[in-house]
Amino acid sequence: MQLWNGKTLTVILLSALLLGVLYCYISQSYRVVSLGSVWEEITADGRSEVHIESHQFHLVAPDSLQYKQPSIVSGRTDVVTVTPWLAPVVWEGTFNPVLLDSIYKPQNISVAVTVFAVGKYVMFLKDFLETAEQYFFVGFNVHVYVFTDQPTKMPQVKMGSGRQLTVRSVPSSKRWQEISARRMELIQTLIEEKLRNRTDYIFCLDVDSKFHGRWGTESLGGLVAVIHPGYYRDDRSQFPYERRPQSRAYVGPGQGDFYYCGGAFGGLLQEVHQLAKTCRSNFEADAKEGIEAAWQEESHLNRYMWINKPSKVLSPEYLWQDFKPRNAEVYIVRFSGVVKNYAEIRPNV
Ligand code: UD2
Repeated sequence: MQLWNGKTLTVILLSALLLGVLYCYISQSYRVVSLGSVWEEITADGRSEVHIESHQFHLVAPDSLQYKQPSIVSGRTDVVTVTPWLAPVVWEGTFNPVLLDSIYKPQNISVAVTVFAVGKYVMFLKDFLETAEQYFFVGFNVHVYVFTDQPTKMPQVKMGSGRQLTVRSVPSSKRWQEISARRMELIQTLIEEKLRNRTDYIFCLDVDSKFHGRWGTESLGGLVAVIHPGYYRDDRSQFPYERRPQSRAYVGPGQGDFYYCGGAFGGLLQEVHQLAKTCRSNFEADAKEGIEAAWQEESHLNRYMWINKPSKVLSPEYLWQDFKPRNAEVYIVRFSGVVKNYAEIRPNV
């Protein structure tokens, strides 16, 4: 008796071939996905295009570079330098700026910055922009996007080589809460309309602040959050998260890692896009139900970061507040909010 007839054999061979092809395809996709970031774009005609970026995971240092030997047994012991999900927490003394710059320089990375100056906040632009020229990603391609309702009041600031400034008009507003909260929507749109496929990283910063020290390649990461200077020594029960369960920004008792700033966050373009899109849609859905989170987009950002853990956390060196005396563990203040009189500068109280 013939065990296998011709037909059965063909079916078996074809199935094996199909399984082989399927296996190769799946293992290939997993390999790529685990090495890089995936960025899905829906084209004008409705097709889905997947872009994969992997450069951030492959760190190439120049052979010729000499620098201080890193130690595995000594270093900062007064602060925590890694989160429980193993993201670095960046403090002075935990990184070598020369080494990092020499890794990122050949990658020719581009960094976008968004800053909003609506109403009286235009007065902060000059110092913000001038100090950014001195300290923010010096020597790298930086494109600052200023969103303002008064483009004619833009200060004249000389931008260094490889650095650009673009002004985008936005409507004025009678409520500061709205100005602050609308930033997520405008960031989302900027990424979709202008930055996609052109920019690697983006940082979104408060304008009423100044740079005082280096802020550079050590801050690069997938999703980057900054620890708020006001609460980092407190118990999580004291964090000003949104505590009403009806809100989409809700963080419950016993939840939350750190309290992060709404005034500084960033990372890879696609990560920030996801964050902005989610916070915007949750903010708008809340608004439809008549609820505004305790600290507007900052509350939504904190909720987002609780679920989507940042891959790099910047210490409060990256957003201090001028009215606060510097704590001992803060060796350097790199960026800080200026002292301001809210009653004088906000459109409402
Ligand atoms: C905190 C956050 C801020 C935001 C806010 C809650 C930090 C250090 N700051 O700051 O990011 O989450 O709480 O909503 O994390 N703005 C204008 N015109 C205005 C009002 C605001 O342009 O009239 C813009 C401007 O870019 C400013 C930002 O919104 O930097 C935040 O507003 P804020 O400075 O009033 O908020 P603040 O300092 O209380």
